[in-house]
Amino acid sequence: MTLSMQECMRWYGPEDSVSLSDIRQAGASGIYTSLHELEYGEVWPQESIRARKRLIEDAGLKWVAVESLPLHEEIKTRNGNFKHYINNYKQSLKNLGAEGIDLVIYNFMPVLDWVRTDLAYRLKDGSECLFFDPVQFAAFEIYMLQRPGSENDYTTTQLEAAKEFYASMSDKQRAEFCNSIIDIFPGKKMSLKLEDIHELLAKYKGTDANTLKQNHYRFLQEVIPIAEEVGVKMAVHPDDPPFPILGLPRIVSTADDVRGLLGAVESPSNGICLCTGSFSPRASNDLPAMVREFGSRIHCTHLRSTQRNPDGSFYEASHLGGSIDMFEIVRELLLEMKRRQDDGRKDWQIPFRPDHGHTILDDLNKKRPENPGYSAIGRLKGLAELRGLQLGIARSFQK
Ligand code: DNO
Repeated sequence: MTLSMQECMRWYGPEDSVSLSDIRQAGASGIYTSLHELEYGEVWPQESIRARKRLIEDAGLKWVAVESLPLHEEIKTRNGNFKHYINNYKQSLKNLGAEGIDLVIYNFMPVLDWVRTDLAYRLKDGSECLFFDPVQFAAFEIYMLQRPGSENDYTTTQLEAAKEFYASMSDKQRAEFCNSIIDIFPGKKMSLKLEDIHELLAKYKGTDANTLKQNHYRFLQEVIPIAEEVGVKMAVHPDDPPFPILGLPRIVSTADDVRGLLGAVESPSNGICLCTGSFSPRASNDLPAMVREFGSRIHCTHLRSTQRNPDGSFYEASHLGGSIDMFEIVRELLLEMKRRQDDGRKDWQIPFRPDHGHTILDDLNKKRPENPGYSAIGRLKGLAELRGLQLGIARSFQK
């Protein structure tokens, strides 16, 4: 049998305009999804999990990964009601385990999840992709959010360019730009305002990288034993982008960070979601080496690439293009699966989903951004390319 990773797609639930049937037609067999309708911090009721699972299975697919079971901010800051939220988290893990859902993705990014400054960046061929530019982000924090001290995080050249960029926008453009930064929580409309961001930032006052790491490790020490008990694997998603923003630390950005968090609780339930795109804007992240080092604790992957620009900006490249070597990464992942088979591991198959995708063809005529990065056709292209790549590599192993 040819060695292959499990092909999956992200699905944003019954409201997603990309349906389960679309996903099945794309050839995927697994789903990464969440109960997006629930508030961050609430317990996930077992009946709701069961109902969602049934919906997916009725469409001939399998709920492979929970993406995400989000952490309430007070778990990350370890103040306020954090004990209550950790208990809720444990209960959700138990309810998931009881329904046979055994993989949970989460992240430890403070305040904002992933961040981009342009959700419809036009490439030369007319397609659109997601883009991050530190200059545009500077304009957001200096002129819109007005975060005290934010000017100190940028060079004079960047500050001048940010001023120009801000001046070039109309009021309408400014409002849209601002929203696209603070209101793209995956699958959720939080309707956050700038005041809410200030309030959230205030909760992190005095939380440096070391404190945030300790808070993460303590969360793991409390939660992983329960995950183990109920047969659930936890997979942390890296920071996106993988460097501090908003003056806040980000602590899952490098191989060193991963080494630290895996070492904090030595359990097979404490693992990572290897998101190649999130790690990739940092040139020093050697992704094939990370697969070799952390392989046995990689519970799932998001495969995507970015193109780094010399000025520190980056855009999302095609799945096999950009600044990373997707061939080497997939080869290492297949070798890891082989090792697992040799070791007799039942969970030898690593799931992947094509992460994000360009907006192309007919999707350019649709209303957007619904879920930025998650149009149907661009991801279908990514899935097909990755399927071909892994098939080619796997067949070459048999020669
Ligand atoms: C963006 C996603 C992230 C991811 C969460 C996981 O497209 O990769 O939002 O789902 O960070 O917790």
